[in-house]
Amino acid sequence: MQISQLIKSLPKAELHLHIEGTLEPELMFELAQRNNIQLPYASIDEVRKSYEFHDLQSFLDVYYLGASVLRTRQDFFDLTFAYLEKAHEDGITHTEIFFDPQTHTKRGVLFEDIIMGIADALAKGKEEFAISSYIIMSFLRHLSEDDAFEVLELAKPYYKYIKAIGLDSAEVGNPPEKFKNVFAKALDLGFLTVAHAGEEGPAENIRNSLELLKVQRIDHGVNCVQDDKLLEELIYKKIPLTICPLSNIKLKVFQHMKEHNIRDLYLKGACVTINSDDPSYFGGYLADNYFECQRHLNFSFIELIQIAKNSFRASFLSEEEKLLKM
Ligand code: ES4
Ligand code: ZN
Repeated sequence: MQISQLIKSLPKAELHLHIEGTLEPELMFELAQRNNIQLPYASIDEVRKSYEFHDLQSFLDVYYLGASVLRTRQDFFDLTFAYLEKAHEDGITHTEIFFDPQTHTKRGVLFEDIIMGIADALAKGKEEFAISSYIIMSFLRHLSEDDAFEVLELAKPYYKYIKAIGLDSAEVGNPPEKFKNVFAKALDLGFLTVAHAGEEGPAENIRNSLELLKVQRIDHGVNCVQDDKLLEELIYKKIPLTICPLSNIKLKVFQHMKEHNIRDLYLKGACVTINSDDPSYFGGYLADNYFECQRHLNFSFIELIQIAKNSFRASFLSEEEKLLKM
């Protein structure tokens, strides 16, 4: 069997996936038409050509523009179910997906339509593909903490659909301490927490996410190598890193896959996982990310099995469910 087939046949959990980042240009055009929205692109080809990024912000600008075609509950359902079909093909048996409510509520989309469109698709995915899932509601860190408090309030009738709270968007200039109070409230309400940290920002953001936001995992976290003591602590405490290799290349965190530090982190004993982040924008879904790691960093198949096991260990499934899935 080919390595790409072996990778697909390996049961995997995906822990770092923005549902808005799975919007393929074909669906973007279809939804733009359905909702009478004018896109600044003449063709699907032109959309794909615009996916050249030099850093996180240049990507976020294009990503928020793409997300503007999402308006109705049906749109969010279609988006999510299309991802689950791909996830199933890739051998994903559990997924924990981020959604960014503020990207949509700011445009007048109802919170209910966003979350129920996603939740309905996830329920169908469980029935059709036996994919279990959790939703992580993420705050946009370029907006204020007061804004995040408002979303947390808006989400109140839907808390049962939300497992954890996340923090994403522009890291530099928007450190974790900016969201200390709203995360404390979320923790009080019983949510788990995660945060993007050490993607473009310093190792200090990783430490502060752990200490102030009490996160269970670090999203990205590749800049942990800037601080030896922190790295030691991450390894000793088995804090999972949800690393997104293709994302890091597309956003120039590393210039080439051969330079990515995921294998060094793995060999040092860190609990690393492989994830796809925004697969429609970064040139590959989960199996592609595993494949690129194998191809350029010499991960053996046995090591990829270990990483797939890490993905379940690092998930929010119960210990019993983890054992059943691994
Ligand atoms: C994101 Cl790659 C990345 N980093 C931070 N925030 C994000 N939102 C969507 N993709
Ligand atoms: Zn991300």
